[in-house]
Parts: sequence; structure tokens; C-alpha cells
Amino acid sequence: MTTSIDAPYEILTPDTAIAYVRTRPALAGRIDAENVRSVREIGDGNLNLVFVLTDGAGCGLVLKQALPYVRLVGPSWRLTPDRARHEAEALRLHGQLAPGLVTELYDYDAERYVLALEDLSDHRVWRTALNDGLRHDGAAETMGRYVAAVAFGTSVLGMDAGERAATLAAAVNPELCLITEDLVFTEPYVDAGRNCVLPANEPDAAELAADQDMVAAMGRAKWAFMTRAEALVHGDLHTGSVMVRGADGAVEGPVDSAKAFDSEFAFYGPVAFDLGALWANYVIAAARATALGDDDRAAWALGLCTRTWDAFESAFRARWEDGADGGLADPRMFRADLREHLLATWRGEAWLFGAAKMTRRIVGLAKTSDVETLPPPLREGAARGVLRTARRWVREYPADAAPRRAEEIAGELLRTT
Ligand code: SR1
Ligand code: MG
Repeated sequence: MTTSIDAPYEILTPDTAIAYVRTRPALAGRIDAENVRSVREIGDGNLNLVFVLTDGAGCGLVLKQALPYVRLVGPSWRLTPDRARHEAEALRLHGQLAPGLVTELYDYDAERYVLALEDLSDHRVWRTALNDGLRHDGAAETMGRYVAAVAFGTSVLGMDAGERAATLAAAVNPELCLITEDLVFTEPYVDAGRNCVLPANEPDAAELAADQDMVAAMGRAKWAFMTRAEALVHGDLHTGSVMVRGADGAVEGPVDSAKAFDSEFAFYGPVAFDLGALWANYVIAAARATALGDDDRAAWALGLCTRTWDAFESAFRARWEDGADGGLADPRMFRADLREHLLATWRGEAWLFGAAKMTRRIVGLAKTSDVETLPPPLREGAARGVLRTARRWVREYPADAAPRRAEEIAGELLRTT
């Protein structure tokens, strides 16, 4: 499949990946390119090729190459491979601000749009671990701390104005943002021919699209997404964008590592967009658990919303107060009342963006395996519960923005639909 791709740059294949590594000085010592034992293409996302190479000593290396189109759909949907640069630049900056909380970048090849990354074969994609019924405690908190580090460190709070302007200019990412604008905010309500649900969920999708409060709220959310350049957010921080590893090699339990990856959607946007993405995917994980009759697990999954928020809030406060990373860029003007205003705004907006992100995964293109791998009779109820949660979140969020309340609403609706 990979040999026949029509692209204006050379596409890697399992056969050419080893020779490629030899041409990259930055990769010397990362892997023994003279003794590579295996090369596997493991990309399971919607956009890119991903190869993992392992040498005779067990050292691994990941090569991720952007295709000039959307892999999920095929060559008819062209997409800039420059998204790989956005991913590389976000990984570099996020890695400086949140050491160990994102995948380490070894090399970026701007001519062939290839990132060389640390091998995380001893981790699992969080979503697949969740689907297997595993609990990785501490991952939600780690992601909260990651979002806080980025919120503070890439915004005008932590960067001087000139540096922030240059970072923002380089991070303008219109093609990838357009995907989010269309797929997340518009298409669940204005079908562009890419939506699809089970026949039994068609009335639910129709009710959603006819819900004028929901459509109005999504308009406000889209406006915020398109205009509010607060920080260099990840931009696609769902549970499939997080790798987790149990401590001491355990298959579940407390994690000793959780890392965000796949930041090609990174851009200067609202901080709460990343928080809402996490919350939405916790609800989707809970919907799966409820459908499978495991209410205890569903409650645990929903509880991740508060865990992420609390970790985010305390890490953000700590950065503000402790002067981490140089402290506030402008302490004369950025005072405690601004901090409280921002936290209150983001806590509320996480509901709004969470609602947007969970809805698109049920109705639109690019669904999630949590729900899609359920047998249809169970999928129907899970999908309905998620859509109802989204609509209720949008109705309730200005009145009471506590994450615990968001969890309660979701728990009740998932159980009763
Ligand atoms: C056409 S790309 C579809 C989705 O894949 C990515 O993971 C993003 O979530 C995007 O919306
Ligand atoms: Mg992705």
C-alpha cells in the first residue's frame, strides 16, 4: 500500500525505513541501524504512517510520516503534510514546559515530513487500555498538569509578548483547524454527508440537530475556538492521544508515565478545548462501561473529569504563585483576580467543549473504538447516553460549573438511556 502513494516527497516503507535512519545524523546512537531486527507499520490513527523499528539490543525508534492526504478517507481529501512541523514544534515546546509529559522528539525532517520519536512500546494507548477495562490511575492528573504547563508557559502569562507573538505566528495551522471547525462544531448539526449512526440512533441524531440551544451553544464554542488565541494547545487531546504505563510493569493501577502525543492539531486556541476533549473521552469511556453493565467502572471513568480539573487547577495556581519557569511575564497587571477569572472561565468552557467533542464522536466522521466496538444493541444505548449528556451539559454549564456536577449528570443520563 505504501509504495504506490502519490506524493511530492518520498514516502517511507518498511523496506526503506532502515536506510532512512542511516541518513539522519540526529538519530545516530538512538538505534543500531546496522542491526535492525524488525520494522512494523503500526499507524492506527486517521492521518499518518507510523513505523516502529527495533534493533537487536531491543532499542526502539518510531518514525511518523505525514501523508499528503487524510489516511482515513484516502487521497481524495488532500491535507498539508506541514502538519508534521506543527507537531514537531509543539512537542519541542511542550516538552520543555512539561518534561516527561509528552513523547520525546529526536529529529524532524522538514523535507519528508518525518518525525523521529521515542519508542513507547512499553506504554499503551490509553483508549485501548480503557476499552480493555483497565484503570491507569494518575494519567488523568498527569494530563491536567500537562494542560496547565502549556496554558501558563505558552500564553502571555508565561512568555514575553515578542516570544509569544513569534510562537503564535509559527503555529497558525489553518487546514487542521478547519477540520476541527467542520467536524467538531458544525457537522453534527449541519450534515455535510459524512455523518452516520445506527438506524436506531437516527432519531437521536435528528433531535440533536434540531436542538436550537445546542446549535447556539456550538456556535459560541466555535467562535471561541476560532478567535481566542490563549495558548499553544494540543488541539486533539483525546484518550487516543495519550500513552500510559503502569508502574513496575503492571498492566494497570498507578502509572509511572503518561505522555501526550499526536499534537499535529496544535494551534493557539482556548485552553479549555484540551480539557473538554479529555472530559468528553472520559464520558465516552464511561458510556462503554455502562453499556457493558459495569457501573462501578463508569463512575471511575467519570471521576477522571474532576481528577484532571483538580490537577490542572493546582498546577496552574502553583505556576502562577511559585514563579515556576520564570513566573508571571507581567506581574504588575496579571493579578489574582485575573487568575480566578481565567480558572472560572475554563472550568465552565470545559463543559461546552466537552459537549462538542463527545457529540462529534457519536454522530460524525472519525468515531471512537470505545463505542464502535460495542455490539449494536449496546452501542445504541451508549450513543444515546452520550448525546443526551452533551445536550444537558450545554444547558446546565453556566449555572453550576463544578466538574463533579458534570460527572453526576453524565452518570445519571448514561444509566437511564
Ligand atoms: C479527518 S481527521 C479526523 C479526526 O482525526 C483526528 O484524530 C482529529 O480528531 C480529527 O478530527
Ligand atoms: Mg491524532
